[in-house]
Amino acid sequence: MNENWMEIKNTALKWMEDAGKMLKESLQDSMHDSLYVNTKSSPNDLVTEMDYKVERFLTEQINNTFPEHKVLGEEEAGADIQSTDGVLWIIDPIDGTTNFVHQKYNFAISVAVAKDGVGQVGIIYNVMQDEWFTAVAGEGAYLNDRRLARVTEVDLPEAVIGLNGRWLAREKRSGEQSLHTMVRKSRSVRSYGSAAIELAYVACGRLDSYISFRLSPWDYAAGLVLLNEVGVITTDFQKQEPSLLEKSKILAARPGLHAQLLHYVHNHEGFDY
Ligand code: 2AM
Ligand code: CA
Repeated sequence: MNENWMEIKNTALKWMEDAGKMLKESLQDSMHDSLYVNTKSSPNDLVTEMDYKVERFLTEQINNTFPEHKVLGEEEAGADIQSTDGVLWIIDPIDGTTNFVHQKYNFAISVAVAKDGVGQVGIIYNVMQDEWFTAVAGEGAYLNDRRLARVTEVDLPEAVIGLNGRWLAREKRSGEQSLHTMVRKSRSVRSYGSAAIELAYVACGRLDSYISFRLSPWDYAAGLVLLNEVGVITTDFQKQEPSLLEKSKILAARPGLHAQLLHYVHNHEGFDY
């Protein structure tokens, strides 16, 4: 079957707009301070009732409209999926849940659609800023109505890198190849607390790179489609393509810079948390 990816993208946009309204309303609600918050793998891994609500809403729309498609979501959907054969939706109902809870700002809904393991549609919706980062493979990437330019080469001294301070705090080594040295040699570092938003920022040039030591497919699947369309190189720390089913380390960077940053991160195995 030949899918019409542009049509699928437009359908997904409508569902995500509705999902965004649900999230905005939940924050406006006078009861929002009692938003039900729970922890998952650790005290700083948060989940709210809205993560489940939005994931269930999107999954239901996909199942009703495309019964033959599979869905993998952060909270519940597709936990038993073992293969990327066929059409697979990869969704993160709230990327940046800590921001959603603490800041009510800087969180995104991330939706990707892949066929036989190849990303075809990527949408990252920064809900409170009303920014839509969208891409269909081969058709370019967009920020709202503006087509994003292909990126050019850049060197570390001119680069602004997206990096969570937690990875620096946990680094046990020092010296020429350490993350600390990398940060010192860069122009600056930023941390926004949502991998999807940070990858979208690399796609539109607000960041030159984004690095994370542990992400899941729903954090980066949509970002991969966007980044690919503008020529940003996105791999794990061994320069392999990130998995759409397993956790991965992520290094996304403009050409030139990607090779320079690999020097600092490639031997960070055993640095697994
Ligand atoms: P989340 O908000 O959807 O959980 C924060 O730096 C970024 O890392 C967010 O995109 C967050 O996604 C993600 N993240 C936080 N904890 C994680 C974990 N244990 N595994 C994978 N990704 C995680
Ligand atoms: Ca996430």
